[in-house]
Amino acid sequence: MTTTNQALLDWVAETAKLTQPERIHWCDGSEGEYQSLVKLMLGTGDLLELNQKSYPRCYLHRSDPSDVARVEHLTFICTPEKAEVGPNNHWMAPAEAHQKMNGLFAGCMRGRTLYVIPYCMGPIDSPYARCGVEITDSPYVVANMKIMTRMGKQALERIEREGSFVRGLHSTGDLSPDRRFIMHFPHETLIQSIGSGYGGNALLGKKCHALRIASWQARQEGWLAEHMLIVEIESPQGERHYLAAAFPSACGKTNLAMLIPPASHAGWKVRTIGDDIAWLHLDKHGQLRAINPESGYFGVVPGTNPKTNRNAFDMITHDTIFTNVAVTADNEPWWEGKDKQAPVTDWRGRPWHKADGPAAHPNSRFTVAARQNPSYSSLADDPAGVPISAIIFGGRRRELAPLVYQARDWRHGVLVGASVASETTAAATGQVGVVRRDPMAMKPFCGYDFADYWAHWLSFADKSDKLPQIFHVNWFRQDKDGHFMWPGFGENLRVLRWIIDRCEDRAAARDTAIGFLPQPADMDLDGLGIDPAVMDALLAVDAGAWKQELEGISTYFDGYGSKIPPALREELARVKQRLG
Ligand code: OXD
Ligand code: MN
Repeated sequence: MTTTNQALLDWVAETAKLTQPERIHWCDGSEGEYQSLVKLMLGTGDLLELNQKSYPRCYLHRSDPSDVARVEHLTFICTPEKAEVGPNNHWMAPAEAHQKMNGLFAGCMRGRTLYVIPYCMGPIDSPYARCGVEITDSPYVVANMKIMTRMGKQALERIEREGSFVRGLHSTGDLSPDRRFIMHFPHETLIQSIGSGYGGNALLGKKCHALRIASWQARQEGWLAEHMLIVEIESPQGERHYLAAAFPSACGKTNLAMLIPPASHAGWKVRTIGDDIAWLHLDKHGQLRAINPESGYFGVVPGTNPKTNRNAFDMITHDTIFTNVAVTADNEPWWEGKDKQAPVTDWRGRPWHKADGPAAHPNSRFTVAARQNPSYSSLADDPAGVPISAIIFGGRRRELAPLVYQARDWRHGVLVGASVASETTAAATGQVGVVRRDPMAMKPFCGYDFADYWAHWLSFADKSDKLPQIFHVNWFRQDKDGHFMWPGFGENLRVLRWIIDRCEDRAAARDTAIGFLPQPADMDLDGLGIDPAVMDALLAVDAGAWKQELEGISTYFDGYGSKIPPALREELARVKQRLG
């Protein structure tokens, strides 16, 4: 396979000259190609076969122990002007970045195969989808891109028709953290990544293209590229709604996207459109529509069990690539929270003993095709996307943020999104309850200055009078003994139902300083058995604590200087005034 697109041919030739691969392989995205890559990696030890009886076509990849997560401190946006990227990004001048990367890429593929991966983010025939080409020397990356994107022949045909594509050059290099960089050149629609084989650093279609570069393009072109799941809720009467929700990591996006209605909700159906990224466009009627640019899930494994996420648990029993999980005596993948078995080897392949601590890496992952999800919606393939009724922001807050509240209007909703924060946990940092701001859950992913990004969000208020309602949820409130106050998981459907009823103007709410909140009587709590005092606490607004929160938000905005949109300051002042 090769191409009629001269720009692509030239770029591949130029890259091969720089990186000196032994051979070049153009990926066609076929099943046969995937199988031969698996065979190759089983031969080199890049993949290990798991129990093929209980986990057919499942494999384990053990990454380099120093290469197990996204590296935000090594991730840069490279633009002529530093001001373009804002305080929310690391910046490097393009000339300096190119010089550094050219040095690192020189000869880095000697003895290796250079793979050319044409891919499409979004349904292949969607006007909202965008193509890219990733060049990589990692067969693990190719196999993951095959699952996560529409990759190969059809994507190349679209590139040849349209003539445009995002370029992404990746090499695992020598995996040294000292020579690891993830660079984005939005003015050149170019991504360059070296020194890591891990998901978000190496599968360039995901965070690098579909969020950092796409958010940049979305601003120029009037749409939104967001860190959001997309979920379909169908009532027993057949009424369907589509919700998009943005939460920072470790706040349960994948679980919410695959929610299983509790026994009390017979007849309700929940289907998944996407679990991580949404591209949102206004259609010609002013309706916001969303596509999921991905075709697979790259999900966190630990904690996945039949109670937390039965759909995910079932979907990863076949045709799955596991990265950095532990292994049992039966050669099955194992992770913390799976079951009561004890693993025999940890994620690094060392013998595991109870005293060693976690056996699977806390950031161990599954890569799996979306179609394997029992709650998969075929609308994920609809070129027109789905109409969004509500946008939901959320974070992990032990205190303060109520279970749910609704913004007054779009502008207030932008403030709610810009104020998203999540508390760190003791396990992650040693410090419990430190509030970290993560506006729109996009802190690591917005490819330009947040102040400009919020202005872009605000600009939608003038573009349509049919915009979705905006809400904030918090599943993570704890009582003074540290117990979660809300049962979460399937029961979150009760909150989603209030949200939908608000969108349909058929649920009551209490007008408060921070927005509209349900009274307990406004929600269906039948059979939940939750103590009324707990419910009151979950839906209370503590004016004193909120005043402090607003001070924190105001100080955070100060970091963006005079670029902060006045409308955002006005929204903040309005809430402050209402609090008295
Ligand atoms: C993330 C991910 O880190 O989706 O947000 O992998
Ligand atoms: Mn994510």
